[in-house]
Amino acid sequence: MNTEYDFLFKIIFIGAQQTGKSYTLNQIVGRNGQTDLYTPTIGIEFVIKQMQISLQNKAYKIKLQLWDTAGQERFKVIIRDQYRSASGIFLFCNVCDLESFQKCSALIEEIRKNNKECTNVMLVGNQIGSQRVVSVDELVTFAQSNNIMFTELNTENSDNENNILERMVKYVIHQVLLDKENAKLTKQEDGILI
Ligand SMILES: Nc1nc2c(ncn2[C@@H]2O[C@H](COP(=O)(O)OP(=O)(O)O)[C@@H](O)[C@H]2O)c(=O)[nH]1
Ligand SMILES: [Mg+2]
Repeated sequence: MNTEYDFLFKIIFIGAQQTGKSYTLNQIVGRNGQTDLYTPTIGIEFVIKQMQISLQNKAYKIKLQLWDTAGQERFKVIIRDQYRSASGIFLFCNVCDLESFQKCSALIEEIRKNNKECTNVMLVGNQIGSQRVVSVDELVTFAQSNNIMFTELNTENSDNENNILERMVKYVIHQVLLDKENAKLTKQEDGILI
């Protein structure tokens, strides 16, 4: 049994350029000493972060692989592979940049094609700039119609970087535990004791 951590999750950051993916990732790991930074050579880099999460009166030791993407066309194939193995996906847009929001639809399509469920996605509305052009309502509607989670960064009453990570990780653990529970139920229904 591995006692170093209870779960290892891979979480990826995607979205148009200049939406704050790298900035947010740096903020997340900058507050924690236990990091290893791999310099980008192929348009993607990952950082390791360890954290403890309390969920339903239980504490879990989590090891995270946080993957940053650069989004250029030539890295598309590599990024596609990431969707398949990701436990969670942060989809970034900048609420001051309409194009970055419009790009989210195509990215959701890409995720759907490559990631069976597509329920582990969180839309992150980031505000870089002073002139907001995408409203909260538009973001919420988009998230609801695509059945994904939603959060804002950098705006009034918004989450901070570590909150969104914790929220994502809790969601992913929840899903893993639920899957285990469902697997158990199925087996019991089949009359097999486990
Ligand atoms: N002050 C501030 N600047 C930000 C924030 N997020 C992103 N930026 C800036 O916006 C620009 C684009 O951010 P970056 O993380 O490189 O975007 P990426 O292309 O999505 O990785 C950079 O100049 C960042 O310093 C933020 O939360 N606060
Ligand atoms: Mg970047």
